Amino acid sequence: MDKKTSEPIGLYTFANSPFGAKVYWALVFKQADFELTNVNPLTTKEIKFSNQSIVPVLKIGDKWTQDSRENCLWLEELYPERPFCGSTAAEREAIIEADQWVTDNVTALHFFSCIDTREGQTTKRNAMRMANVILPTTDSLPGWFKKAVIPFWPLMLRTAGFVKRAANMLDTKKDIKVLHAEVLEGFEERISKTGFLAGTEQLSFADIAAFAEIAFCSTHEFEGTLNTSSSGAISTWYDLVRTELPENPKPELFPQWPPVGF
Ligand SMILES: N[C@@H](CCC(=O)N[C@@H](CS)C(=O)NCC(=O)O)C(=O)O
Repeated sequence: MDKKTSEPIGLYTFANSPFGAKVYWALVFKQADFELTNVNPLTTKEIKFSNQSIVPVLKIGDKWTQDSRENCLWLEELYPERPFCGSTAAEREAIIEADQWVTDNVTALHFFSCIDTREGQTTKRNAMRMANVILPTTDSLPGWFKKAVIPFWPLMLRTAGFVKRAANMLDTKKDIKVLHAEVLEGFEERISKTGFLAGTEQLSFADIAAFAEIAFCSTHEFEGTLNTSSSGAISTWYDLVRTELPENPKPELFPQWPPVGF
């Protein structure tokens, strides 16, 4: 594919960030050459150039933006040949709405399933799965720290402001099974129209956002999250999205490759 930019492309993210995973798969979908840098969540020194501490950051040449949606819209400008933002203003609006729905439901469920204190052992296991992704892959975290922090990881996730804020997009008075059923129902309703989440005839970056989450949660066997095993409709949608991705995606994002079920 013709590349609209000859500038180097870098994606900076935490190895377990759902928003970073969205941009990762967006780059894969666009068949862009890029370098992935796993950011140290304590120091965020890898993104010092941005003077802020939130990931993902997409850097192209000297320019950068933080925000997974902005990153997808930026990639669309650079790689229009494989569109994922729709072909009309109304489609783009529907895609942005669907992407937000994924954040407020699929991603929120993922975060909630790592911190809900009523589901003690389940959410601790999920929290450890998050640790198992970020700790081994973040080279700039010292080995002694990785070992020392493991027992405290579930507590650290429970106290992280952005994790709580993300989870609270759901009605967290309800239990995870109820929320899973509601998110699943919403998902199936959305894909019932055209097979894709935004009701477009083609895959959009909202599908990429959900794919990133479902690939991640299924690979690492999270409990209570939306996974390929959640329903036949999700599994069919997942296979459909997979056929739109290049055959050999770069393996760097997941320490375990290929992801189970990919
Ligand atoms: N709306 C943002 C959300 C990004 C976000 O919440 N990133 C988390 C990691 S998953 C983060 O960097 N949190 C660190 C902090 O809030 O200080 C996006 O889509 O990029």
